[in-house]
Amino acid sequence: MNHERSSLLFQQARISIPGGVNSPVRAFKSVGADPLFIKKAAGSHIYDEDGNDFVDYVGSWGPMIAGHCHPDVVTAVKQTVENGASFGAPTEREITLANMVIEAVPSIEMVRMVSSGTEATMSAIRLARGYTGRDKILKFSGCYHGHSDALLVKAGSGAATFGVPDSPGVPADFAKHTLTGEYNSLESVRELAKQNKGQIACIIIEPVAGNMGTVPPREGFLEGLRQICTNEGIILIFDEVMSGFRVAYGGAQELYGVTPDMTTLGKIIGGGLPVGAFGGKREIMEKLSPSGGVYQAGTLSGNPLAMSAGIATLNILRQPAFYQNLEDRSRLVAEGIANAARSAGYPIYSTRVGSMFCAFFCKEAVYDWPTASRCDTAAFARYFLGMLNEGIYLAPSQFETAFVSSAHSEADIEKTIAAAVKCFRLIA
Ligand code: HOZ
Repeated sequence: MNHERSSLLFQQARISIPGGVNSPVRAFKSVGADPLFIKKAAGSHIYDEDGNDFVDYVGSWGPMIAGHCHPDVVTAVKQTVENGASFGAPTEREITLANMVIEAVPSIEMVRMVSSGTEATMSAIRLARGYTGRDKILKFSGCYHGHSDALLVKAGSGAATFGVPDSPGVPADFAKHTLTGEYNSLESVRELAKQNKGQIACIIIEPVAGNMGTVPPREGFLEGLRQICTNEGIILIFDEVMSGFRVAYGGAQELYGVTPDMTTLGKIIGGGLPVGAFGGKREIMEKLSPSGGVYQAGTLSGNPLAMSAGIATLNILRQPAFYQNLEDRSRLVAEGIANAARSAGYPIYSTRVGSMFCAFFCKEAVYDWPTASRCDTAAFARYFLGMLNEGIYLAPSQFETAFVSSAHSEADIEKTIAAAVKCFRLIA
């Protein structure tokens, strides 16, 4: 496969952009290759600058649940932009999307739109601190909630991929308020809650972890967190930037039947345009400026283009059987890859929640960061490059999630499984 033009563009990009990319994990660094420069996408496929065609399981890292360039989304954005891209003033679409979110996620009584998932989690934490009058927060090793200072502690995603879970530049004085528990270990949370009684403002968690690979919550884990938070007066924040509208229309909280106090959203609710949101109980949300004193603002918050793309996307998701069809496709592809590994005699640990899945290059079960971090990342890199060569575009890191969209066809899935059979035979 020819990557000549991508390589040339990467050389140029490195001169003017740090590392040649505007977000680290897309650099392909951990798989020992140069990133592909993408020219266009349609449905389940993306096309690079050299004209190569790939079945895409990155889906812009989650937003493209209905596939790239869905005609309803394209039409909505085109119609909106003709009347102005941004006003820095309220628009009716913001109310429409807010009401759609509130209707889909009953724990959200009020919602504030922002421009990224990072802003959503950062602001939710500030609000939880303002509401409780407490400083400490608790997160989990391997979970990633964007790149604000308080949350770049034992972080997943690119931070885990590049071995910088605690970033330089985060003052120790800021990070000292962040406690870290182990995912799926209620014991670790109980211990921290005991040691820091009356001091923890919130527990923030990806209810389906998607930034250390895909790690589902064990039975009873989310329920146990809910109980601890209720008993200790701690705000429970579900970071559903990835899982929201992805694992079910109402997100992981609908799937597992556990109700957080606050929720952060992003990705799908912007239909591929920059967006984030945080919401929750009215009593908490009303502490936010200008109704309350906790400050948060943004020039492009509630941007008309993002609102239109989000509304159009959510309307697609509301069509009958959307999630059942997505579930069926996702099962086929994830099981197909796991079977390909098994028949090649190369054991992997396969995880999946709805249309999020991961092939861990690990013989043992993965249920937290210590178990995820034992994976054979060199073998993953060989698999990644093999799949890429066969026309399958996966996330360039063991510690990310693969996303299936409603646009993935039977032919795409067959092609993916055939590629996996070939790759695992070569690796084994
Ligand atoms: N936070 C994304 C991965 N979980 C990375 C997005 C990007 O690099 O584009």
